Amino acid sequence: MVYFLSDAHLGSRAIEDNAAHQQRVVDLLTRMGQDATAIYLLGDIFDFWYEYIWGHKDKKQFAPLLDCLQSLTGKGIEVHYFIGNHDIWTFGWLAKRTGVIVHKEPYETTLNGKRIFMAHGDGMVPNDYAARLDKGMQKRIRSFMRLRAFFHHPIPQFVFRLLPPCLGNAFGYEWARRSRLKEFAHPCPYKGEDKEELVLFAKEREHQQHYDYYIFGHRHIELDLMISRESRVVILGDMFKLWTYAQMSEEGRLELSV
Ligand SMILES: [Mn+2]
Repeated sequence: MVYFLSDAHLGSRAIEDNAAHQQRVVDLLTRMGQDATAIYLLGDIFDFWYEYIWGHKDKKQFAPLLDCLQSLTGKGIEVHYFIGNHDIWTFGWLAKRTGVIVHKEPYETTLNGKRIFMAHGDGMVPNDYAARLDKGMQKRIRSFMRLRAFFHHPIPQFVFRLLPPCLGNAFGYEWARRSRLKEFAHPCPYKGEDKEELVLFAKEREHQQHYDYYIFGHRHIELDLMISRESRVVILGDMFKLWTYAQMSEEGRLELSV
């Protein structure tokens, strides 16, 4: 079996019992480990993750998960870890500590005979997307993309790595907490086939190249949609309120499940 999950947002200060939350994710991964050949973590597993140059003592709170990942990869299970928009900042330590394969870009692969396109999903819109929107929305998208470019840029990344972890984390967790609270206050449900960015992205992509499955996280909604006779878009949900994930059998059958 191959498993896909995303958006646990571990350590979120908007989640009441962080230890219990992490344990539930660990239990799920451990169960998956019984029959998994591969596990794909499609981003935002952590609500905030930054590897500073001063060491990694601040990651102690995540020891249960890190140990779990290490034991999965130790058993020979491929664990793929995609950065999201909350945990962009791994610079090698996480891979060394746990044996996961880190992806910083969308990833295309063939699994059990199926062509698959995977990404966390932030910042993915079709090419002509902005032109269709009103000015206000265009502005919001532009400022999100500017912030995203800044977060991904090596110079500000290096500067932030110099911060004492307690300071960097105080800032990072507060930033992440606010975005979680904003989501709780104004949830953004499925926008429909003609408006949901990841669906539009997949449809456009499908014109250039065929994939059987497009799998994304990021949106914290559950979606399994056929966009053509042989192509589906799956959005995984999350690991803090929906607890949904996808699994693919050896025959290449993909299903969302709880
Ligand atoms: Mn995200």
